[in-house]
Amino acid sequence: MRLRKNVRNLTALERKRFVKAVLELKRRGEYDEYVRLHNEYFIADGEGERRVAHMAPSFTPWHRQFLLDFENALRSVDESVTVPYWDFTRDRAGTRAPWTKDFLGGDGRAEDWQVVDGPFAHRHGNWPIRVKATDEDFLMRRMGRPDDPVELPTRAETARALMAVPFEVWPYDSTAKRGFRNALEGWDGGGEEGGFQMHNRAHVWIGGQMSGGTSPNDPAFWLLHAFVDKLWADWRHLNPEEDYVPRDPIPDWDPQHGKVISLCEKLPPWEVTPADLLDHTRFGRYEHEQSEGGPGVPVPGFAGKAYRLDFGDGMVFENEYSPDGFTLYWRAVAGPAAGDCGTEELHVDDLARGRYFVSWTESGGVTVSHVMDLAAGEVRAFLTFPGEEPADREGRLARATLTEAA
Ligand SMILES: [Cu+2]
Repeated sequence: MRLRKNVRNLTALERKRFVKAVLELKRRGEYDEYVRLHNEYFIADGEGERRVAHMAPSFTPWHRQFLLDFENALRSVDESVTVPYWDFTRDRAGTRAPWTKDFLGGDGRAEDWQVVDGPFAHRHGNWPIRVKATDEDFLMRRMGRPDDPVELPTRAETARALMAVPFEVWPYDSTAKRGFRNALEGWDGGGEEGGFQMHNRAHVWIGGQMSGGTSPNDPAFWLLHAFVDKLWADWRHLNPEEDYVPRDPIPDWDPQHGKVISLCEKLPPWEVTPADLLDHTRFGRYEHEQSEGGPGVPVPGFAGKAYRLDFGDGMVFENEYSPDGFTLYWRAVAGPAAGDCGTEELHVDDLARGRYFVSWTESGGVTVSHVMDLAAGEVRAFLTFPGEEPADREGRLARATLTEAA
């Protein structure tokens, strides 16, 4: 059974064998066929055609099969090789794994975005770009897009995507308002980076060829998509009641008829269907899967739990968190606010194992920031209260003991 490891855990020899196999496929001309195929299936909503690989529910099974084909090709060169995954929620620096000189190489240089170190640098002559969207025949990256900075998706954002249900909603494209597929692919979400969340934002963060249809020109493509594929596996484990949508072919009165692949329809260019691809354990497994309780991208430790917060000055709250950890239901049980309650949308980020930064703004204008230490049973809070004038806002630090409710 093949194991796809976290790239940070590859040995020097494993890195060497992976690079060697990739370069061999490139030398044989096989590699560029994958770039060509991906570019051919890069069809957007607006084009009115059948969408298979992107902006569609089959985004996940299509890329799973694509990754498997590529991995099989690598293994025809060296059967010890598998595609490692890049957990962008943890490895966020362009200078460490997977961007080292002995692996993918680093960022492009400022003047022309050219990658100049590592085995895929143009000057070594082994990595000419042949399937091109622009004139350059060298690999390019522009990490973090310095002229208009973007950040890699965070663990909190990833945890939120993992809790998104159902798998897909109508109209099954980039405008689908809910659902795991669009949360993962990353077309959802308003704001400035509206169309660039999760998977999309990781492509944009790398930049260069990665930001377009010829993205497999950058071998980073495979590592990103191995992680995307792992997240799909994790999602299925976390949401055992949910699965691929649409189950049945789209009826002919629906404008999406003929544009979307349902569960048992063939996924071109292959003979397989999404149904054949749902269970990744038929092909292999990932290091640190959620199903093994591994430290993948867990939901926050307080998710789905209730706590009593005692501030020691007579104020006591009962806080309950939604199963995804991003909604708080609070109730003041003692102190001046006793009897009040509210529902708050939270900003969540994790600081360390079992320690979280949680913040929200209440409708009355109070802002609350908590550093929650679940192991120590302590919350450090900073609150601000509105005054008569905007300039009158007052801040206060507080501490509370945190006790999980039975
Ligand atoms: Cu992608």
